[in-house]
Amino acid sequence: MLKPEQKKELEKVALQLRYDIVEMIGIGNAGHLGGSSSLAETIAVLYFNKMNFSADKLKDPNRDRLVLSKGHAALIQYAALCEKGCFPREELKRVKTLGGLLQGHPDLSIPGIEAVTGSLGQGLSIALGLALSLRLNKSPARVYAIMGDGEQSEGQLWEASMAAANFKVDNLTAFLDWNSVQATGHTRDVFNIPDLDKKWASFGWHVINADGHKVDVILAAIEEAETVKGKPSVIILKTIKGKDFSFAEDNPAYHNGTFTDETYKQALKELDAIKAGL
Ligand SMILES: Cc1ncc(C[n+]2csc(CCOP(=O)(O)OP(=O)(O)O)c2C)c(N)n1
Repeated sequence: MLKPEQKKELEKVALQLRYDIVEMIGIGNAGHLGGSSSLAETIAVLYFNKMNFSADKLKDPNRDRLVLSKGHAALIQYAALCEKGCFPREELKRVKTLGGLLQGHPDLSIPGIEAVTGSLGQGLSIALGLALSLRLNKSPARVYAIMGDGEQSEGQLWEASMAAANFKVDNLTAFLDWNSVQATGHTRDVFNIPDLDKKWASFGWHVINADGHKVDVILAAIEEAETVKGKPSVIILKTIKGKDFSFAEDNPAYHNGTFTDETYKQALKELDAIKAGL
């Protein structure tokens, strides 16, 4: 349970992560604003409250692992790793440039990244492998995997889902970022998958529904998952794609949108307004 000041602190972290995303995209460049900002609160809770993770212990065998299966949202993970001190801040200005550390998708060359992702549907399999090996080693570490709702149409993901339930992998918690938009439109129009919660439950998972923009609710969901024995858990996060950027919210154009001078300034102005109220 979070104290009021801890809750505010995590909200401030989420805000800072959104500032970092804007900085990384910059003016005139395309970047995954939508699916990165929908995860800001979850990433803040994981890296800044829940996970056993720090920049000076990146090789600790008992560190918690996070696999961003929806790897195109790398900006939000880069933001957190930067704020945790895994690499210098100057790298944020060099995203997707030749010679820059941070490219379009997570890569093992980046301090703090645990898996190469970007080809959708594969991250849960990687997370499952990590969780099984940690269990064999009797490690207390937990593994977290973050998937998208568009990503749910990938078959490999459901193989991993069945395997995780079959092997009773309870040190694995998956998140489903249910922001209802994917690359080319609303998920219901592109590839509709109804009753996601029932599907995951029928695949043998413990399912938790949570508001993905409330840090205390997210933390409570993660803590509930920790108590579940003999099966993996999935937290279905109800989120808004492009959250906190009015022009981008629920707008497929900002899946991988470009900032103009105007929208860049507006993005910062809107974050400044939230900052003033915190
Ligand atoms: C195997 C594979 N097919 C297609 C793509 C192209 N692609 C990148 S993002 C995306 C949409 C993902 O939607 P969702 O999982 O809902 O992510 P979010 O909206 O949260 O960003 C697609 C189809 C890909 N990265 N990998």
